[in-house]
Amino acid sequence: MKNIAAFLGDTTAIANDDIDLLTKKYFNDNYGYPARPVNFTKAFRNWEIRTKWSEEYLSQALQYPEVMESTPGALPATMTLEQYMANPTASLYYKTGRHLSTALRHDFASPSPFNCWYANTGLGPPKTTLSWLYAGHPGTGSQLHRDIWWTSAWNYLISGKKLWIVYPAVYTRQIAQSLPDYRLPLENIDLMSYLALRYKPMTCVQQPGEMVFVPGDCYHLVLNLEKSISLTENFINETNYDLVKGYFRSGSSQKNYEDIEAVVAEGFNSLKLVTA
Ligand SMILES: O=C(O)CCC(=O)C(=O)O
Repeated sequence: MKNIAAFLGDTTAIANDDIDLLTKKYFNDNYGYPARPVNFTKAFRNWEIRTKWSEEYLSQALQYPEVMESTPGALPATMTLEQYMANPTASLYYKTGRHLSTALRHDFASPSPFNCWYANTGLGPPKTTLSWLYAGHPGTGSQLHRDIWWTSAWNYLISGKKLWIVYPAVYTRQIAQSLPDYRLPLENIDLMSYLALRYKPMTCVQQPGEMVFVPGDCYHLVLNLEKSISLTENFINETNYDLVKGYFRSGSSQKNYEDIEAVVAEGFNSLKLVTA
C-alpha cells in the first residue's frame, strides 16, 4: 500500500501510552470513561502469548477448518489456519473464536483493566463469546464498523503490523448516516483520497506487543500491512454499560435487553464487593 507515511502525517495520531503497568483505575480514568482510543506500547510487550503463539503453535492447536471472511466478489473458502497461512491472498481473512474451546484458552487471561461483566457473568453461560483470533495476509483487514453490541475492544498484536483508522466518537452519528462513503474497498484503498471525506480519522501503526483500545462508539477500519496475528476481545463494564444497553434498547428483543440489564446490575454489585 502506497502513501502510508503521507497519510499518517496528514491525520491525528491515536495516543501512544508507554505506561509499564496498566491498572484498572488508570485505564478507566484516562481512556475507558472518556472513551478515548489509545495504543499501549509497553504495558503488554512481555505478554507470554506474544512469543508462545507462533504461527506453528497456533496451527497445531487450531486444526478445525474455518469459513474465511472474504472481500466482496471473492469465492467463499473454508480453511485451517495452516492452509490459510500457506496461501497468501488479500481477499480472505482468517478469524476464529475457537481458541476458547481449545487448550489455547489456558495460555492467557484477559487483562484485568478490561474485565467483561458479560463474559464473567454468574447468571448463566454466555450465549456469545466475545474473543477472536485473527490471522491476515498483507492487504487483508476489517471493513469500517462499530463493534458488536457497541461494546469496547482491546486488540493485541502478536506478530505483524496493522494500520488503525479510528473515527472519534463525536462523528459517529454523521458517519452512520453516510456509511457507504466511508466503507472503502479494502483491496484498493487510496488512503490520501480517503482524507478528502468530510470527517477525518485518527490513525496509528500497531507493532507486535502493542495493544490498541477502541471505544464502542468509534467507527474503525483496520488493515494488515504485514502478515499479522492478533487476539481481540470485547467487553462490557462500568465504562461503557449504558452504550451497550442503548444498543439492546433500540433492538427488537425485550428479553435480550432484560438479560443485559441483569448482567449490568450484577456487574455493579461485583464492584461494590471489590471496593467494600
Ligand atoms: O484486527 C482486525 O482486523 C480488527 C478487528 C476489529 O476491529 C474487530 O474485531 O472489531
